[in-house]
Amino acid sequence: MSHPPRGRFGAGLLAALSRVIWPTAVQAQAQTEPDPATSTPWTPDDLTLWYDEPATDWETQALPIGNGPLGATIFGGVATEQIQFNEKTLWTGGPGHAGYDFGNGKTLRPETIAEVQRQIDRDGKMSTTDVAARLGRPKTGFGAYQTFGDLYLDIAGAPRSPTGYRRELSLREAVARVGYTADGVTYTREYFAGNPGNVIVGRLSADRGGKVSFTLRHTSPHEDKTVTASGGRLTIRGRLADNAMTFEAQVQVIAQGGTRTDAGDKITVTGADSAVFVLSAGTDYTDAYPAYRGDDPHAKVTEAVDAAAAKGYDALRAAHVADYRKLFDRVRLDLGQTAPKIPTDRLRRNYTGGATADDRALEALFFAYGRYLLISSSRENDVLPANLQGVWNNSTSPPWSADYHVNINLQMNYWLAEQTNLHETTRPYDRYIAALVAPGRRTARDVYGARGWVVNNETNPFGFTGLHDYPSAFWFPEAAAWTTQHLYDTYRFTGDLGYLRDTAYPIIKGAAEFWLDFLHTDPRDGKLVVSPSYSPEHGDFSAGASMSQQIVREVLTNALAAAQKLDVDADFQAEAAAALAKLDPGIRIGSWGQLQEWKQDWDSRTDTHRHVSHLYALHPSDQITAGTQEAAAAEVSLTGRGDGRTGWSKAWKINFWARLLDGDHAHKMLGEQLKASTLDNLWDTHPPFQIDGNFGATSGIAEMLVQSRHDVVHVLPALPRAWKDGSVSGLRARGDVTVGATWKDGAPDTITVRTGKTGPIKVKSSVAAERYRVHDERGHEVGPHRDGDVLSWNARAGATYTIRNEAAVTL
Ligand code: FUC
Repeated sequence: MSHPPRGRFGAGLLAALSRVIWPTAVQAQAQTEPDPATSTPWTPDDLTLWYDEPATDWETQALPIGNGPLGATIFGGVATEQIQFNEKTLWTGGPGHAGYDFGNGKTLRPETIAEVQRQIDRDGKMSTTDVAARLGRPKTGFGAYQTFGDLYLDIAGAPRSPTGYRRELSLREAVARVGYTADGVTYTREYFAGNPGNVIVGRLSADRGGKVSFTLRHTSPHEDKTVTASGGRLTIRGRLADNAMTFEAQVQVIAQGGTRTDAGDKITVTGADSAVFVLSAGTDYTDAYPAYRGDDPHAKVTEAVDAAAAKGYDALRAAHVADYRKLFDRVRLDLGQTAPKIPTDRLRRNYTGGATADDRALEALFFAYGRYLLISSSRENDVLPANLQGVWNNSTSPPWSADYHVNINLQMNYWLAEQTNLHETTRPYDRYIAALVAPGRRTARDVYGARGWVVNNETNPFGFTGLHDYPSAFWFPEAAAWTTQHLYDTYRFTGDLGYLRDTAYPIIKGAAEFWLDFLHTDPRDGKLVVSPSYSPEHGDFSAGASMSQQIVREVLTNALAAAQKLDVDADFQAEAAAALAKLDPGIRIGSWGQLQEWKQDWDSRTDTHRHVSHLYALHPSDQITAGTQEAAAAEVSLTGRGDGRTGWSKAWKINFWARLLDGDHAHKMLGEQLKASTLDNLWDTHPPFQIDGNFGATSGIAEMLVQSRHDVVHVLPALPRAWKDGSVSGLRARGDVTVGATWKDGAPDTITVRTGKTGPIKVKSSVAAERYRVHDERGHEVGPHRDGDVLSWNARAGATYTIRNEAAVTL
């Protein structure tokens, strides 16, 4: 498709076209006459991804919409529209697959593990292949996340050379659009995935009557299904051959004007003024161990589609936008960006590393996109959390099964959630962790001979908590403990004791109990260590690799703190305290000043492996603080690892550099990710597409702006020079605090903190505390205690404090 020539439209026509095609939020901007010299045929908006050609490639170009359980990707073709869609529970594998055993095998293996421990005690290490040969077993029935299939709209009489083509995704509304003009008629399509009502909705319209004609059809790689059309409703129903999972989708087509006819497995609309379709889908999956099967999806899907069809397009759209904005609008980031005048694919390709206004626009867009993607792939009414691809997958055998890898990836998906004020999106992650406990107890008992619960390197929706035999990625029993970091952290952010007692603590305690039983005494020094221990996907097996020790230290610390806070389980408290006293902490400085990745000093200066596991203590944990010797060692390691590697690795490095308070290096990593690990649709690429990098980068940007560790809220801790002036609002800090800030010339100007709880608060920034004055929302001055760069006072629940940099005012 040719690009619409710039400047071909007069200003009046541009404004008129914009009003016709984009009838909502952008309309306000459209009504202020655009400058013909600078305007494009469409109204610019800084939080919209837009393109002047249809997508031809799913992975790099299609635009994602989603409501948590359902997702779709929009191609925007003129003659044929393709809408690939997903329902998050549609998985092969699990108990319906012959031979599925949760990864546990049939024989008990604690004795075999003890043999491996003895060999490691004797030789200091063991190769991955040797350990896998002893402890591994073939993976059976693990399964993979499945595409549901595609809807195609074959557009009758589609123009060959439309003008003014644009497809876009508005992050302000979570609405995708396609538009073009031909023979004086402007055609518009609009799509969204509404969480209220659980439907994907599309609307095709034109600004002249009778111009909407198309045939809707479905294709999918699943052979065990039927597709029928009746009363304008397409019903797709089947059972996966692999595991007999029942799936169903229904699509209701509603035409305004013209005719609608059913034709076998297709629906045709002819000569309509506009047409709407609503789609819902479901399966009989449920997350209950051991069968993982629930109700037939038919009733729920029928109900959702009936209700949506009865509601009508405008009401559905309004309910969706209100629901989405309730979450999205909580945070705003202004880096001085303006709406780019070039399409998003060119914006990304032109990215120079932060020097231009367009660069800042891309950075701000990428930050917002992470939040958009999480809201779209993880909601409070979801059964499953966001997987390696969120909720989007066009394949029956996606990379890594689009599963739940728990040696970094799933955890990274949720780093941004509390920080960027999206608490609701963490519900399915909590639910998923809780659902791993029952199968994880079985694996702990049968495979490890331990109490508590465990999960290894990666898992699926069917409680695969055991082992397989891929040598460099099968053993990681620390994963269970790592997932519980999120639970304790949620408590830290919200201060919700009920949540700690009822949801978090029992799961954290179970993860800790596993280690109380499975820690091993290191004959070298009598310390408690993890053995066999494997630093994710790197090096040999040994005893006491740094990440293993740091994770176990954290879960024991959190479990003990929670039990103390809840005043329960005295015996368990004593056991945890005793183990902590004997535990090797896994933080050691090595021969070249680096933080050691293993208990032995094996690190190579030229090693640029993507996993930087030994820096877990710096991020996401808070065991290493900037300014200490250990932080300096972490910096040496990080510098050694370099600024490259996979998308998620770069995203993690943004977080690391932010925690080291080096804003310029954090920003450099963001730039590396945007330049080399981001696709035209702004999905992160490993390669291939993997969504953790999107989420990790948004978390990293949040860490550059606000950190909250050890009861101190650090505002603008790692501001890069490239972000000279700006503002942010709505970020969350641990302790139930909501933070905003404006900055000028790289220095904090105004800081606002809204405190949810009554109690002491400490706020730190780069400006000496003497320079600030603090007022509450009533204008009363608070006389804070000032200590270096930290202000502290007793905060009131529900109060908003404004901290002004008086030095900046008088300058
Ligand atoms: C981890 C990583 C890989 C990939 C996979 C899904 O195992 O080491 O790079 O991201 O997860």
